[in-house]
Amino acid sequence: MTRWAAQTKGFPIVAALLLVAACGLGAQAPGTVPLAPALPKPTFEGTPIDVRSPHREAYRGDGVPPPPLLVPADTRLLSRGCAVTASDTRAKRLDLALVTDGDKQYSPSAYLELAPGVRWIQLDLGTNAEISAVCLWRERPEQCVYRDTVVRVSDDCAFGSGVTTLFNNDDDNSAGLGKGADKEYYEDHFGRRIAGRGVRARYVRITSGGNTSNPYNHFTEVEVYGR
Ligand SMILES: [Ca+2]
Repeated sequence: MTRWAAQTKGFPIVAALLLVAACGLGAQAPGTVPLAPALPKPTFEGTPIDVRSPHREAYRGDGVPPPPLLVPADTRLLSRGCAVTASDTRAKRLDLALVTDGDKQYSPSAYLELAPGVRWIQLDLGTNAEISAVCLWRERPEQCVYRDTVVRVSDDCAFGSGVTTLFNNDDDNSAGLGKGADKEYYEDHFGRRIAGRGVRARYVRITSGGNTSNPYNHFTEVEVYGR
């Protein structure tokens, strides 16, 4: 009998493989920690709406957190108070500032609203940084799904070069930024945590094309984490 056969005798190989897989799931890369942004209180209370979409994530359920996003241990918040601009030139400076003021709690006066259609906001971190995560809070009193969410980063303020797409759930290229393979999702108080993958960039641009309640685009808060 071989040494391997002797070690596994009486212990089914399938069980051994399952044990290895389970250990792998719990593994965490050295020097990383789960991103843990401060959270607002839940806003949505009511009946989940039935959003017909072939590329929407299943609803996780009330109060069920998203899977952890691991980031380098020295990751910090880079975006608090940073400058925000928008493709909607009617957006007022005071309203744009709501996006990075640290208040993530929905209220009728606490979010930026952009005009209907495909619109974007852009954050200027002030300098190039290694981006670990971009987090979006857009929860509303009614359950909703935003259309054509695209998150891109660049070291060019005009996004003419050096552009990396971190998230894109526009499955039919209706926003004109290319088809994306990411899923649509229900907004909640946990916010959306998008991996930055260590891409170096100064500018973060977030595009959306209305939502399931109305054609407007809203942002209560955006946080960019990195180092
Ligand atoms: Ca805010």
